[in-house]
Amino acid sequence: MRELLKNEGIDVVGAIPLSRCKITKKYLLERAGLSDNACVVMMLLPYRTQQGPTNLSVYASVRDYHKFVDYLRERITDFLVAKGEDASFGVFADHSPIDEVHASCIAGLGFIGDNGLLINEKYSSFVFLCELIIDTAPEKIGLEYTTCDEVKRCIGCGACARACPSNCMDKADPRPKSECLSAITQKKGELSEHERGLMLENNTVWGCDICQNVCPYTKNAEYTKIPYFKKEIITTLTKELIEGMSDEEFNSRAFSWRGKQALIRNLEISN
Ligand code: B12
Ligand code: SF4
Ligand code: SF4
Repeated sequence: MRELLKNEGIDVVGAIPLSRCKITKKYLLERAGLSDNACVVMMLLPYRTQQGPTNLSVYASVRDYHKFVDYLRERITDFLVAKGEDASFGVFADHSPIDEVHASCIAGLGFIGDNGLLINEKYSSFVFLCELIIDTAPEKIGLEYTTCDEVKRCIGCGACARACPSNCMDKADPRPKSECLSAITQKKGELSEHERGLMLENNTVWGCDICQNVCPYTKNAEYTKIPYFKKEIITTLTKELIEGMSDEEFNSRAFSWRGKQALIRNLEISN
């Protein structure tokens, strides 16, 4: 398993028992036929590229990670079939039965930053979190449990709290995540003057990377080795670019889930 993942550019992997995870969507475990004894293989998908985007966040400048996870699911299925492994399993990211930040942390893949994100020593927080949950012992797939007892935290330098335009990490009065600039750009409907002002001041039409960019762990963070994330990067999003995209091209982007209207609204605000 480790070799298969390494060949795909995934070199930070750890396994933990499902019983150690915080279950957030139990129905997803039931749907996949997974028992409480399952093993969770947490994987970090680094996505930072040298072509830094100008008016959108890095996560949205690369091609949609959900599509990469679909590809990975196929590779993992082939591997399990070749091994004659018939245990129930599922591969998840984002829409997941567990708290992925917490699980990555107790699998020893990094620590939790004050910005709420999983930070890895090598890649900083520019990693998507993805997991294989399988009803078998890790040894059966060439892995072993790497469980840490402690949930580690970052150095707490406070740079993210000082830089956050929405005061989400303010010690005295932390604003709810619904006020996070990333959430604002991804909201439906009309935006308030304050929300529009935040987008303009921080030059973003989709997502926000401010708390990641100012983090000292990002300074020497490595770029992705995953070929999928290195191709077809969008450095500047424009209305012309969106309007000229076929449905297939548009749907291959992480910013497509809200539909074209939300993006066009944001691009009109930024003009
Ligand atoms: C909803 C959501 C959002 C919402 C709300 C975020 C939130 N924290 O609630 C919005 C739209 C704002 C958002 C924004 C972003 N998101 Co988001 N988001 C999610 C999603 C789908 C669910 C998060 C959730 O359940 N929140 C509800 C509760 C649990 O939130 P919470 O109380 O803040 O919980 C956090 C802490 O409790 C912490 N935690 C867990 N255990 C412990 C223990 C201790 C001791 C401590 C201190 C903390 C801690 O981890 C939890 C998850 O963030 C996850 C995927 C997933 N299934 O986990 C991705 C996810 C967290 N997002 C991700 C990303 C990339 C982003 C953005 C960077 C995108 C961008 N560039 O704009 C920003 C960053 C904003 C930020 N600083 O958090 C990645 C993070 C990868 C990483 N390295 O950690 C995830 C994991 C998706 C993925 N599979 O890769 N997101
Ligand atoms: S993503 Fe932006 S708005 Fe959201 S917590 Fe980080 S810095 Fe604040
Ligand atoms: S900027 Fe500082 S406080 Fe914020 S997550 Fe990074 S190390 Fe932690």
